[in-house]
Amino acid sequence: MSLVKRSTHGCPGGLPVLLLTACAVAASLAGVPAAAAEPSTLHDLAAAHGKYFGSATDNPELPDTAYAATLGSEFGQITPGNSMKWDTTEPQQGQFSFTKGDVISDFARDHGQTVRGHTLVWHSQLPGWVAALPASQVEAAMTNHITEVAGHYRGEVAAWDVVNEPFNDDGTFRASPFYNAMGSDYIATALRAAHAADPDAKLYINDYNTEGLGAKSDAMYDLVSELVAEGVPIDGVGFQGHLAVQYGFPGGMQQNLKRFADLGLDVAVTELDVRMQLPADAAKLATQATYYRNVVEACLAVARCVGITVWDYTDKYSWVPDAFPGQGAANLYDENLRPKASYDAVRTALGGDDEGGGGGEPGALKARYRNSDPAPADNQIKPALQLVNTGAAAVDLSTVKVRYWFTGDNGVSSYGTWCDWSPLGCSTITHRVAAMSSPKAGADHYLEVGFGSGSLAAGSSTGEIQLRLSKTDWSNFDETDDYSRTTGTSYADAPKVAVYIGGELAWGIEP
Ligand code: 9MR
Repeated sequence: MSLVKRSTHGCPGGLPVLLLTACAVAASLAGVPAAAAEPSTLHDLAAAHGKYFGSATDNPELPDTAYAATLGSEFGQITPGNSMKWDTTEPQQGQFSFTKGDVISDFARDHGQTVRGHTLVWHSQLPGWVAALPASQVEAAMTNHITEVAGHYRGEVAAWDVVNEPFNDDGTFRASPFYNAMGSDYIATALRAAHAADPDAKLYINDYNTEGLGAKSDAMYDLVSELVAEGVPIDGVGFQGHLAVQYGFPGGMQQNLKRFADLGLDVAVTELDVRMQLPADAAKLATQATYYRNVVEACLAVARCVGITVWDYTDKYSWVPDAFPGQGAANLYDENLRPKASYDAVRTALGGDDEGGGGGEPGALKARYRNSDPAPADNQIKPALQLVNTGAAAVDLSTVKVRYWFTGDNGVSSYGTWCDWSPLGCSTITHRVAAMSSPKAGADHYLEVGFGSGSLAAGSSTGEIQLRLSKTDWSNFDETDDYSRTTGTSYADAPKVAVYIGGELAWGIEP
């Protein structure tokens, strides 16, 4: 079975504005219905290179319909984040449960997506009964587990992470009930059992901190070289790709992938995310986008790199904040399911246009917004905005206006406005509040921001513009229903903040 699915999908149709994916937003901006534009998804773009672009998911997330819509449309491959692991599938010896895993594999089948099975043999998320077994019984228990689980999913799962995380970071074998009972032979035994249970599935060993050249990837290289030489059924090596901006990008990733591919194996990036110390800021998010792009470029440069899976696609459902307190913002979409700069970077690296922005037209601008106001019920509204020139030519900022819509709630309708900080200098920035002649849901006023002078070069950002407004009677707002506001505290593309160039709408959807 090929892991590359045929592309049949475009943008999901019929979603409310808030739930639109980047492609639909771009289509709306172009003034055509989203469904008619059929722009490429990340998977479509990867498939044009003979690769897949996938995402992990987990059962509790699927009832989130907006989440599921993008999961089902943008990605061509699914990995269950937890539901095919040992503690879920065989919590008591010999008692198997496939309910949760089946939900994920059914979702994938319904959406024309392939599945990477994850994972058969791992030291973690292992029920206590395995560790309690006498060493003499571990091999039989492991083989039975593999036979039952891989057997159940035969024909449904295109590839299995048969063995997960066999190494310590120094390249020595990790102690586990399996290693302790069988030494490193457990790996070949597991692969053979998986091959017997599902001869068509691609069988992988998967690990983290093996993306670049180093002691751990050398150990993996030595192991799989030996397995290949001995004729053990192994088809591929998975590189998880849990990266962090504060640790630098792994050195020699492309060269590393290539040396494994040269053994006659497939390679895949199986769990990509790029975390950062919170709060996120524009610089960290830009570094993150570079890391995502680097990974895509490394995979594209190696013919046997069959695809990339992100370890869920949105910050809303990331494992990172739980595992690394104080860190997060690791995914391609923010917590409001809006594509981030990293999404644009992946698209661009895959050869697509930048649909999070202005479609690459000369002089195209996009607005980015973050919520810098922790108090939605006090007497001030504090939007933080940036403009990014996504086009090929400089834009004369004196022709640009930005609108942020809100409701004035009760009280007077005269306003004070301030620019608190901007690297452009607040003296060049104009701001005022105007009332709308026909109020809309979430909007009866807007803050309009302009620029006295200046030019924004192609590819450049204005940097943060910190704005603030209040009513002259200092009465409170209820910001929670405001049209342009989101709760995201990291910068994200803001389709509900509009940008006008020379009076023409250049970005965003008006209320
Ligand atoms: O995403 C998984 C998270 O929900 C679990 O709590 C965690 C428990 O170990 O496992 C996460 O997935 C891991 C994957 O199975 C193996 N590589 C590391 C992943 C992140 O921890």
